[in-house]
Amino acid sequence: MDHATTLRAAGLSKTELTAGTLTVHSPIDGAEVAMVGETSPADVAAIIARSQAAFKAWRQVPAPRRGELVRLLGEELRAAKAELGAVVTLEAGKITSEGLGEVQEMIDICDFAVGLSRQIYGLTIASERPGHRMMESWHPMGPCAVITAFNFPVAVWSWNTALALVCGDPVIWKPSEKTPLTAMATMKIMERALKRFGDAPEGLVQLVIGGPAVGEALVASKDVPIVSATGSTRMGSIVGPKVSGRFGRPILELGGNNAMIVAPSADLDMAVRAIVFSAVGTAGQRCTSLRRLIAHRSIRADLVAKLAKAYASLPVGDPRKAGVLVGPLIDKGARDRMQAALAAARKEGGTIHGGETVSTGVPEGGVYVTPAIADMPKQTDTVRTETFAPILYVMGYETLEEAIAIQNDVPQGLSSCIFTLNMREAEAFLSAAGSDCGIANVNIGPSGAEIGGAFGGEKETGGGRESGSDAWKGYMRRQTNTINYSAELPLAQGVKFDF
Ligand code: UN1
Repeated sequence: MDHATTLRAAGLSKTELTAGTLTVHSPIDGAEVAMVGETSPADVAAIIARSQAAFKAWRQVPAPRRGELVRLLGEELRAAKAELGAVVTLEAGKITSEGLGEVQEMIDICDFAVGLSRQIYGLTIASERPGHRMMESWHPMGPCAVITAFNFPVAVWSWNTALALVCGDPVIWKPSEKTPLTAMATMKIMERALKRFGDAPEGLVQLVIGGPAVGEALVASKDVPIVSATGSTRMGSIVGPKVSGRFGRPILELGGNNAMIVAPSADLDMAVRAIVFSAVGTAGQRCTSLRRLIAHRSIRADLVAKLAKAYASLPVGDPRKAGVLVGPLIDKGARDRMQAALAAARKEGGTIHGGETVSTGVPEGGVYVTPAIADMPKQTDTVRTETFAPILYVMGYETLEEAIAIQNDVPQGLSSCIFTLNMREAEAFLSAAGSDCGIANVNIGPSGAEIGGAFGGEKETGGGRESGSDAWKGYMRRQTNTINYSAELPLAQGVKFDF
């Protein structure tokens, strides 16, 4: 299917695709596919005001009724899965199966949020005073800005939006400038759900398109209590302090530098399958992509040989084509950063396999590379830096303690895993003295997390949690209530204050 047909099938009109000043390219072939309208930073104040007005109405709607809107969104996403998945492929370059998988992740979080809409529970707490009762209530917070990155252009929005909506919060979405079309196509689906719902307040879910100035206006506003931002550590280091500085609540999901420890007892064939998917899938452009392999010295050479063999047969090319597993990088800048990292790794004593530019059998105009393996003498500065490309650094270890120390000795703390059949090793890896990441797995790779768990990580990953478990609490304010049903007024801590 050509690009124009894909975009039309997702409901985007010719006018919308030609009306503006922001040029959108497809990484598949570098083609200019649209010029879309941008939000003026001067208009952001009015957008926030609309969101605040929507909040006043939406917070009064019972949570299970709010869940009905998310249920309808899930239905509309099911109906539009193929069309939206194709736009993800067109605009982010994901292979078809991963484009569809991203939409499935949206559907899954909608299902989760619908259930949650009837499970917003607070605790009851034993009071120290007779005739008193204590409890916690969870209330909506207010407008939630959702700033998303190019690599998961729609799923990350849905993790935030599905939760925010059932929690009673309106959403203002600022997608990456590289992927406004997936956002516009998603808004069409959202609008269908809103229409079927009937009486949602105007401005409940809004989209702003543009560069840093638009993002900054959202980040700076006291009327946007929650800012959920996904992207680079550099971006988060600017957004986080600005939101905290005005006592807003940042939810940050930033860089990852995810590792796998492969122990002597590991099922190596299974490890190889997990490594290839997590290091090479999405062309290494997930924040959960596997970037560091920490292999026991007894199996390291064998593992690298198996990997080199698997890498040699990986089909690189047009992500729309059946059988292709490695699509394009997002742009030339990504390839330049990949080449620079490989050159630096070589200087640090690394031996590089792969990492070449592919120019035959791929669409002209796209940036295609073979995934790289960098066999390293030790963990160097280059290895400690997240490069958003398919590079897998390999290092050796002797003791599990040493392996865990290497795993933790990076600034990022998103995802991690161990391959072992030894229960003591697995449990040590998951223990307080084990992995320091927000996600730690046994015998599966670091990427492709399910929505049911809380998603996010520590250190420079930013500390935020989105998606499942009790991440919803980040979108609500907690209120502690003490109720006196006695005829006395006893003070806490036994304080006497008689007059
Ligand atoms: C991201 O790359 O920003 O765990 C999110 C995963 C996906 C989400 C990745 N479910 O790989």
